[in-house]
Amino acid sequence: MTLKISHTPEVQALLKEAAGFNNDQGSPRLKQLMFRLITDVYKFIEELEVTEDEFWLAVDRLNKIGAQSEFGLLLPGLSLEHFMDLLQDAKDEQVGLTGGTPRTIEGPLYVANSPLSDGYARMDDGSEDHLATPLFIEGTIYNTDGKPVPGAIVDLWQANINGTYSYFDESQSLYNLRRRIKTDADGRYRARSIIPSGYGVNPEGPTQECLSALGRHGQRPAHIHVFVSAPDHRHLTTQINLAGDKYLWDDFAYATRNGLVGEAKLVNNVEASKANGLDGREFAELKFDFVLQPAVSPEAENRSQRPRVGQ
Ligand code: MBD
Ligand code: FE
Repeated sequence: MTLKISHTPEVQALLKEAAGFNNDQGSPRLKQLMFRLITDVYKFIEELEVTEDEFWLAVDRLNKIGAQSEFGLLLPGLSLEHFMDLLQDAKDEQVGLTGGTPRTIEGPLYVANSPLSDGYARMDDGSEDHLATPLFIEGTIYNTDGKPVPGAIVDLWQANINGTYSYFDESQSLYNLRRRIKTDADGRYRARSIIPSGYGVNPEGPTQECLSALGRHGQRPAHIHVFVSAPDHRHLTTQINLAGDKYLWDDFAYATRNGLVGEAKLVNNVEASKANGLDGREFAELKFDFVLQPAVSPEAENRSQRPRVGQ
């Protein structure tokens, strides 16, 4: 039979001491969270009969994940970032905050303060011109009454054809494939970019090591991230996941959702290509509109306070 000691007065007293309950310094909220966390870890260890070897292996792997800044990658892989979305959706539903484009996870690869322009931006630096398919992304930002929202900021970021992101992939130029575009008087935005490749977790890293031990891959479908914000509207964090990708509904991070699938349609038309400033070669078009809910408070206009690079 499993031996349990965490309920004993001695261990309960130890828990409270470790969580700082015997002093009046520090953060009450952190004490509350830490008390629960340690309590649950005690129970986890005794109920699952975690061995000493398993315990210290876990410590070593957590150190490795932290050393490579991969917690922001492992946690979505374990569905936790998506769970936060599901919980927020349920809270919204409870208070009747419905409608608009669905949210989905931010992921760990955003960089703040990318170049800002009015109406249009070219996102790629041209370095993959000979390999990539040019992609024109365009759409309108609407409110839930169906009216266009001028002056909204569409903050886009995506991978290159190797599936890697600038800043994290130091071989790319600064802010490559990262742009902020302000919608025009008709609420429209337009970008010239390239069709991204899907993302794969570093196969040598500790996140993939964990996923492999779970019998899982670390692949995401090709996708384009977006934050959409506008005065008096609720901030939206979402993504466009590209139709036709093998991993569209087999995403290691569970980010693809109904309503967030976009089709990059190939166009083989020399006139249209030239009209878009290309040399006649094939390109793709992706039309994607976003619908913002009204902000119920000033804070609702802002993205989360998650620590990010570039700000
Ligand atoms: C990504 O590009 C991504 O979008 C997520 C959610 C996790 C890892 C890499
Ligand atoms: Fe991504």
